[in-house]
Amino acid sequence: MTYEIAGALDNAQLSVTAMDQLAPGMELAHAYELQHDVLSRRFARGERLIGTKLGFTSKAKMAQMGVAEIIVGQLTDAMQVVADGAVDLARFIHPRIEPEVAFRLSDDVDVDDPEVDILRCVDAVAPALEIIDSRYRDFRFSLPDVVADNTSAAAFVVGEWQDVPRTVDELPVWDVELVVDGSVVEIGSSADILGHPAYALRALVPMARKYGFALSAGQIVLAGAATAAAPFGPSTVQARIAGLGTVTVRGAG
Ligand code: OOG
Ligand code: MG
Repeated sequence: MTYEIAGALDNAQLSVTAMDQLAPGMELAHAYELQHDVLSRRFARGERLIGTKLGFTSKAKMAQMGVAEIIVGQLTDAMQVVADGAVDLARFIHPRIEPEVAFRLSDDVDVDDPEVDILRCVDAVAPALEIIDSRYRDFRFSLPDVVADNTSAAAFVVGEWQDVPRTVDELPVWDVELVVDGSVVEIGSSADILGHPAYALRALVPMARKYGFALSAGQIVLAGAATAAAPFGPSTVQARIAGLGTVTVRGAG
């Protein structure tokens, strides 16, 4: 059963074809096992794990998707698009795009140590964009559905890294804008991410412990979108984060 569902999710991504939602009532722990199974198929094809993402860390995202719990997914090298680059829209079923704050881990985080402070394991921060693409029809899912589907992760772009002053919780509040072809379509603030993105990083640790995610030096962590996502098409999209920077990506095809 696990095998079939993970295979179906993997195939939906590869064949760019939406699938039915899963049967209701799945335990969250099982949904994370499915996610690991889906990712192990990608790793077997040569993809590398390069990061971790949080989802539903803002009210705007929770309201947009009707899911009110933080979720964790995985980022591979095949999902990364160079800043200012173009991404082929043929890769996606029904892509959306959202502004993110990205962090870089300078050290391994020992998630089994209850005292560990992830904020001391972060050395850089950058503006980012995430392209999400649910493998489920009509972009509709339950909490276990979206967890099994690697939290809709499809592609991401990270802008220029800046040093984190001392610890992440000292970072100021930044205004966040999502800009499509020059028009601002969503407005938010880094404070919309659980009050401060530092709290998103902190929230990641117990989830990593519980659901088997490694947080290693060099990894990128996306803290979760501050605003709702916008449809992504043949357009130029920017995340403008005042005081942090701007990152751009273009949808091609
Ligand atoms: C799930 C992914 C949520 C975020 O930043 O909140 C997410 C989805 O909205 O399809 O990446
Ligand atoms: Mg996101």
